[in-house]
Amino acid sequence: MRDHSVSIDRSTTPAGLAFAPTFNVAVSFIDRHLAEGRGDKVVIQAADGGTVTYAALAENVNRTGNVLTGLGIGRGDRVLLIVKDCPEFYYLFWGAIKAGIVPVPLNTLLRARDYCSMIEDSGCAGLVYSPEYAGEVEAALTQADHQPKATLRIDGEGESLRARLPQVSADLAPAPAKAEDDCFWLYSSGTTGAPKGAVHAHRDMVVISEYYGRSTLGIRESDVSFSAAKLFFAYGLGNAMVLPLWVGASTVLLAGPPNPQSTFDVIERYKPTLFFGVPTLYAAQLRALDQESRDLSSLRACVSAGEALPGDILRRWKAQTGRLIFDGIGSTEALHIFISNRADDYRPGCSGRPVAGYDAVILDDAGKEVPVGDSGHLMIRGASTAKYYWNKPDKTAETMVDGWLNTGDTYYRDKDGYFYYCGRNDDMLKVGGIWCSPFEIEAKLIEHPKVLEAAVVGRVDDDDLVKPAAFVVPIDPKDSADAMSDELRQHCKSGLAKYKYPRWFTFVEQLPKTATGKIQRYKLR
Ligand code: 3UK
Repeated sequence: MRDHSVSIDRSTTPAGLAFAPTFNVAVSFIDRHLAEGRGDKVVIQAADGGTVTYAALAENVNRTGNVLTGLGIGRGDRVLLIVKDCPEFYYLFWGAIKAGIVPVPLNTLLRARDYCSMIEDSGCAGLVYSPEYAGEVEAALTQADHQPKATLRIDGEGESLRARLPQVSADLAPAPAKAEDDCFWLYSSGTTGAPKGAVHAHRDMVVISEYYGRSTLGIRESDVSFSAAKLFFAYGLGNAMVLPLWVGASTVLLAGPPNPQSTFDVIERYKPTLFFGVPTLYAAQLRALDQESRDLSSLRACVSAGEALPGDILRRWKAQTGRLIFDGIGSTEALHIFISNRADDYRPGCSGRPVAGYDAVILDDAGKEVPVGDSGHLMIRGASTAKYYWNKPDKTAETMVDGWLNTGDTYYRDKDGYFYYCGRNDDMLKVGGIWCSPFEIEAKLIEHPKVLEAAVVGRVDDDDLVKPAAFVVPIDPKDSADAMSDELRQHCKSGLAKYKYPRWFTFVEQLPKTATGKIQRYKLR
């Protein structure tokens, strides 16, 4: 078998995958397209202008790998990427992998404090960022106890990736690797806010592309993908980069925030065939469609993930647009969607059935499988799951057991094999599909001089979607609730990632607690 190749037997379900003994995944995702004659095809269409062909992508991947190596970043070293959705994200991610460097894309919505802990936890050798995030990133670098060897901006004044690209060679030999070797990381938030680096292997991206991409979604070369979820989320990474690249399709990138206007504009202008959103966005788009009609006729499939899609949103979307939304559950640790609805098999209000290639079981607290209809802990198994958490042997041992991954979700399965989401096993919230730790918001509230104690729980809004709600014990009970709500909302918005501020405030005399002083959040829900 040729080095870096994968042989695929699609006569079986799931497809049988056999990797060459030497396998650097950048070759099959990037260089293969030149060998297959796709060099002139546009792969990336940036909504703010430029296009990139497969040939240009391959060349820039090589150049970027050489820039990173030239900065003294070596094989196995980590490079953190705080990069908006733009072609350079692809160059950096694949250039690093091809050079044997481990790319770690980070959420661009975070704050200096978050970046500081990831710089320290990863012990990164490099950090590359879009100038838009300079404020938070540079503040993090000043605070951090670990300093990367090299930091580089994507573009702008002075030293930048863009300025360096033409100065280095356009050739790069793939660093030798094995399909099971560490390839890239994605950080997943923990309950206490401490991020965990989920370490993924070279083969994982091939697995999700075949299992979910080809077999479940039916992605093909003629597709044009558009993901409202950004590239730094595992969901966006799969939608906008991994799945389309695997089949030689193309992607439209929106650098700015996804809202009904910006996403509809992209759909009308670039006519994508696949749209990937989160429930909160579908709800907002539906409200916008009540006011104006938009041409969404190019879409052949709409996908939702990140949090549960209420059945009502699916029904209204179908009535408004004539299109279905396929809800599926995925995770950073699994890399992509592992239980899903699909065109030929879907039910509103559930996550669907396991994607072929993944096993799913629901266990009780004692680790025994529950009877049909009973809820329990959802565990999954499949070839794309993370190998371990960086530097967190205890978390690894808790979450990844004998090849099974504990999702942290409560689910039940009906007699037909469909899986229904019932909530998290921990206190974590998903807001707009993005993690939110109640502890982190509480800590922020307590920093405020007028707050004695605070507890944060999830509460559903009019669209049946979860948002944070705060219960606050004020130091001075005579403080006006309205004024204080405004003040605390502002305080949270300025100190936390923007989506995390509480949407409701309730002022109370005391919080329900256990004998040992732990807040009983379930009593507040
Ligand atoms: C929740 C869902 C109900 C669930 C993701 C698609 O969301 C992704 O990854 P994260 O690591 O979060 C994982 C957790 O989010 N969740 C996700 N999708 C659903 N709950 N219904 C859903 N459809 O708690 C899960 O454990 O941020 C989604 C693809 C790749 C991903 N990483």
